[in-house]
Amino acid sequence: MDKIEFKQTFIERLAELYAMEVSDATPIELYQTLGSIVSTTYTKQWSKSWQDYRDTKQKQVYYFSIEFLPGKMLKSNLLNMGWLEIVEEALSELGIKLDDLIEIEPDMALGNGGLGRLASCFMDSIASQSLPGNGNGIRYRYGLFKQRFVDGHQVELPDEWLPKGNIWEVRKDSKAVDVHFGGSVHLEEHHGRLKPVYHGGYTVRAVPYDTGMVGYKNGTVNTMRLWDVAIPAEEEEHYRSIEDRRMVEELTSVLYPDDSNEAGRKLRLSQEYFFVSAGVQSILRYYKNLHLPLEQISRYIAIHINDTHPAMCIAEFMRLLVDQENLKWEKAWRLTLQVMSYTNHTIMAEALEKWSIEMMQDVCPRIYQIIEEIDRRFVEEMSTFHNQGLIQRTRIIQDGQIHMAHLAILGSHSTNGVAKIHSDLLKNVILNDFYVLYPSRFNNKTNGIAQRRWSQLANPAMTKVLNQTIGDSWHRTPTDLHLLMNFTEDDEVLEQLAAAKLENKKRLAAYIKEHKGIEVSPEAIFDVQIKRLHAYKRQLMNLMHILKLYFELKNDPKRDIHPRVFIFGAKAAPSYHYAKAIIKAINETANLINHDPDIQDKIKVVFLENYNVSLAEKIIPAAEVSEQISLATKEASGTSNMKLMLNGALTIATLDGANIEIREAVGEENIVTFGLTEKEVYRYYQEQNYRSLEWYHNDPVIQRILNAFIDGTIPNIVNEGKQIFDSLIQYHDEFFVLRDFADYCRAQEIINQLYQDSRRWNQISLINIANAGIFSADNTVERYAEDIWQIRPNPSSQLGGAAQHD
Ligand code: Z57
Repeated sequence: MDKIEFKQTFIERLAELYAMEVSDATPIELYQTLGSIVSTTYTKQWSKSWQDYRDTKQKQVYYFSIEFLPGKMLKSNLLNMGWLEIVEEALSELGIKLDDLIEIEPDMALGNGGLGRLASCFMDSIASQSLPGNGNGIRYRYGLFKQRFVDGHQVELPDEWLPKGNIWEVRKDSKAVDVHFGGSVHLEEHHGRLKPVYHGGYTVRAVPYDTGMVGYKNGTVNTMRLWDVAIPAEEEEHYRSIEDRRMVEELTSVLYPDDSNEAGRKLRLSQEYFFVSAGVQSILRYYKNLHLPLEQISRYIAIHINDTHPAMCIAEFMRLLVDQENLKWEKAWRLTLQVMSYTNHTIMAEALEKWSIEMMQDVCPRIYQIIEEIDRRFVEEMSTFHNQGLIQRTRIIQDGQIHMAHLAILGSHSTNGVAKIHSDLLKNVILNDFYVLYPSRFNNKTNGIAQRRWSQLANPAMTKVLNQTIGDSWHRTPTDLHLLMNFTEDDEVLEQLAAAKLENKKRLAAYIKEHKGIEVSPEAIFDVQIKRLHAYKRQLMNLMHILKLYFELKNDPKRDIHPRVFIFGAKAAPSYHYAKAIIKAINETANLINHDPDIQDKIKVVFLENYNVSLAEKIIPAAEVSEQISLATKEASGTSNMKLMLNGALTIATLDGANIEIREAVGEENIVTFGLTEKEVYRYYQEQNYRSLEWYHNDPVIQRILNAFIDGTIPNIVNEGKQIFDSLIQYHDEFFVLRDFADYCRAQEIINQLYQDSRRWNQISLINIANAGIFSADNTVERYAEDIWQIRPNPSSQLGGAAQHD
C-alpha cells in the first residue's frame, strides 16, 4: 500500500464507519478508523498463517501464561506490517498526528511485570521468526490496577480497559469449550478399566478471544488466545442465584496484582485451572481434527508452561488422554513428558506455588486424583534406585501440600532458567535434587526483549542515527547492531547519538513537568530505576544514596557533582505494606529535596505514577543510567536491564541475573558493577554471620541516613520510616542493603566522574547499544524453538523461513 492509496482508504473507511469527514472526526474515531484498516489488512494473513499450519500439519507451540503484557498494539502492528512511515506521513498530510491516535489506545495490562512482559516479547518474536506459536491465557476484565499517589501514598484504581473498546480481539463462540469445577469424583470399573464418575460441581463455558500477533514484515500472524468465562445456555437453571452468577463472572474478572508472591487463594487456583483446561481441551480438539494417531501428538504439539501457574497442564493433559481418549497411563505419561516444557522464573521461596490438598480437591477433584497418582508412581518407581531422603524432598505432595514446581519438573522434558546464573543456581542449589535425578532436563535460556519495540518504536531519534550509520539490517538481525563498534572513535556519530539522547531527555522532561510539575534540566544525568517495587530489588538502597548526596550538599552546597535526576517507576502489590512504605518514603524525600533551595537543582527525585509499558516507552529512550541493583542471586534475569542498555544507558549493576551477561557483552569498562557476589551471599547464609547492626554502628554515613527515617528529617513518614528502619536493624536486613551500600556509593561516584568526560560517556553509550543485539527475544525464541519445542519456521512464510531480507 502506498501513501496515496492509504489516504484514499482512510477517507473511505472513516466515511463507512462514521459517515464523517476527517475534519469532523474526533481522535477516537480516527483511531478506530486506522485500527480497522490495520486489522482488516492483517486478517487475510492471519487466516493464511493459520491454514498453513493446519494444512501442512506443522508442529506448533502453545505458550501458556497467566499473564500477558502487550501494552499498546497500534504502533507495533504498523511497525511490523512495514507501514509505520507511510501511515505517519499520509496522516500528517491529512492533518492528523499519528502520535495523538496512538495515545487513545488503552494499554493491555494483563500482567504485573517481567513475567507478563516477557510472554508478550516472545509472542512478537515467535511471529517475527515465522514460528508456528500461540499464546494461551486469561482475558481479565480488569487489568493491573492504575496507580495514583495521594499524599505520597500509593492508591489503586481499577483498570477498566474493555469499555473503551478493544479493536484487536475477535470473539470465537464456535471455539468455546466447557470446564468443570468442584463436586466429587469416584472411580468405577468399566470394561476392565477405572473410569471417573463425577457428582455435583458446576460447568462453565470458556469462550476464546483471539488477537493477531503480527510478525515483522514476514506475512506471519499468530494467535494469542485469551479465555473469557460464560454461563452455558443449557446450564442456565443451575445458576439461578445472583451469587452463583457472580461466582462465575469472578473467574476472569481480575488479575492478581502480586508479582513474585503467591496469595494462595482459591479463586487464583480456579483461574489457573480454567485457562489450563480450556487451552488443553482446545489443543486436543484441534489435533483430533487432523486425524493423526494420538501416539504421535508430540510431533505436532508442544505446550510450554510459563512459571508454575499453568503447571496443571500436565495433569489436565493426562486426564484427557486417560479418561477421555482411553490411553494407558504409561503411554499417556510418555506423551505428556514429550509435549510439556517448563520455565522457572524465580528462586524466591514466597513465589514458589504450593496448594493445599483440600483446596485442590475442592476446585478440581479429578486433577487432584491424577496428581496423587503421578506422585504415587514417582515414589514407587524411585524407591528401587534412590534414597528416601531424596525421594521425600522431590515428590510432589508433601505435608498436605502440592508443590507445583515439582509437578512441572517431573511432568516435562525440559526445565529452564532465564539467565546463566539463575539456571546454574537451579541446577546446583535450588533444584539440585531434581538435577541429580534428571540432569538432561535442565537448560538455560537467557531472556530477551522485543528489540524493535524497544528501539524503532520507542526511540525513533536513535533509530534514525543508527540507520544512517550502519544501515537497517539490524531491524531484522539485531546482532548487526555490532556494526556500530566500527564507530567508537567517530566523533560525528558519537555526537549524533548524544543529540538523539538529549532530544529524548527533553521529551521526558516535558512529560515530567506536565505530570508532576517538577522542572528538570535535560543537561542533568537521567538515572532510572523502573521495575516492580520489591525489597530484593532494593529501591531503598537507591533512596539511601540519594539521601547521602542530599546531606553532603546540605553540608557543602558548593560540592561539585554533576546534576542528576533520579527517576523511579514502580507499582507495589496492594497488600505489600513494606513496598508501599518505600514508595511513601521516596515520595516524601522527593518533596523534601526538590523544594530545598540549598540543593540548587543539583539533584531531583521524580517518582512517575502508574509505571506501565507505555510509560516505559517514554522513560527508557531518555535514560542514561540503568539501576540494576538487586541482591546477587535474587533477580532471576531482569529485562529492563536489556531495554535500557539497548537505548544507550550505562548499567550500574550487581552481579545478578542477566547483568552478568550484559557485563560479558560490553566489557568491564562499559558497565559499573559493585556489591556482594553470589558466592559471598551464600557464604553469609552458610555462616549466618551477617550483623546489619554492626554496619550501622560502624558507619556514620549509614547512621545519619537511617536516622533520617525515624527522626523527622524526612517528613510525614512516622510509621513507614520506622518500618523501614526496623527492617534493616531489628529484622537483620534480609537483602544486605547496609552491607552493599558503601560499594554502591563508590560505584555511583564512578558514574559521576565518567559523566564529566562526555566523549568517553558517549562511547560507553554507543558500546552498550552495539552489544545489545544478543538480548533480542528473536534469538531467545530461536533457542527455545530448536532446543525445547522442536518447531521450525513456517516454510511458506513470506521469508521462506530462514532467508531473511527486507
Ligand atoms: C515475575 O515477573 C518474575 C518472576 C516470577 O516468578 C513472577 Br511470579 C513474576 C520475573 C523475574 O523476577 C525477573 O527476574 C525475570 O526477568 C522475569 O520474571 C522474566 O523471566
